Amino acid sequence: MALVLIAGIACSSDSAGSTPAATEEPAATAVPRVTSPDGLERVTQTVVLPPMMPVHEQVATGAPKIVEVRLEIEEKLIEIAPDGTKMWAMTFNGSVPGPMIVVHQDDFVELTLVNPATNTLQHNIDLHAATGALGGGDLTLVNPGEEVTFRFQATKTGVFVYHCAPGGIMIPLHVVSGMNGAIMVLPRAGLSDAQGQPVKYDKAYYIGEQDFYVPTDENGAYKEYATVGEGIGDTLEVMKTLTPSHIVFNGAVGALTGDGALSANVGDNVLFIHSQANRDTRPHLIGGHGDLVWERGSFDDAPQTNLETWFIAGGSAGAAMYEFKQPGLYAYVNHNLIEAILKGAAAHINVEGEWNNDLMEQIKAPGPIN
Ligand SMILES: [Cu+2]
Repeated sequence: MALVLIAGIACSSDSAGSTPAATEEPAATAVPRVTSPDGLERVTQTVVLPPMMPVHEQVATGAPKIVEVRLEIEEKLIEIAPDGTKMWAMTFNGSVPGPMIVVHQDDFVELTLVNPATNTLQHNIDLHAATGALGGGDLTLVNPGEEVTFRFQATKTGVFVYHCAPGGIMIPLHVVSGMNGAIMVLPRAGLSDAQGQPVKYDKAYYIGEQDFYVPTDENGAYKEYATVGEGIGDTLEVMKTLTPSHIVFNGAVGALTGDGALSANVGDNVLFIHSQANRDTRPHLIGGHGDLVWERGSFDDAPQTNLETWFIAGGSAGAAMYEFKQPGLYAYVNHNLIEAILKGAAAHINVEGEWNNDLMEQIKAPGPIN
């Protein structure tokens, strides 16, 4: 029997043969994985308003858990720009994006979706982290006045979008009305850097980018509607142009600037999770970098390092980690700068700490040309 060495693993060239080297499992996967929720500890995750993250541990302790999450749907008129432009949003828990859910691989998510009688439309939830039944969409369609509970196991690590998908034209309409959010499924041992060494974040923020399609009247002014249903026809016409009227972070132009700006200290390792449920985007931290970037979202893949700008495909989420080295006001933008500055996709981060003149210094202040 001939033995050949492929990528450092001894394999038998005899397909019928079964040598110990060919059948031995690597140590990491030799640990039995939990595949049933029976007997597992139950915990409740209290979701919070983005860009904040729910309380969570980075490295899982103990066995997988059943994580109970409750999301309440709210159809509401929201202000999406400082000029007072309002639109009917469809939301998970009242915010655009909906709250971040954080679990570990192999945990079971037991999600209760509530559609209060004060709403007017059918809704559901499709989680890209879930397997089967349209990501749960088939099992969660609820009318106003109903609630539903379903459970899925988080088998894949990474950051994933979730969104409403109630069928037909309602799918894109609900998504661009703000009905999307994200879930982070951490490896049980936490995150690893490009060399496979453990890495932790000091802070994490969830930035949900949203394209809105607000109709205008004959004078070009944004129209406001009395009910969520009244604007659907006009909104669909704007959607067909594929030209958003607004592209924003966390529900409104300026939501993450001024009083809503994020904060960090020099030396903080900050994880930015960025989702876009409908449209491609390209986050960039002006004056900083993506030290470690899980651009396509999977934590099973080694992160890319030292990126200037990273790409988030429409219908996905990605994560980037950066250790701030200088104080100041940083802008975190969609680096289609028209989308950032003219449409709204920009955030600020106030970073406090000591300035390092070795990293950057103004040698000569602006003055007359010699
Ligand atoms: Cu919906």
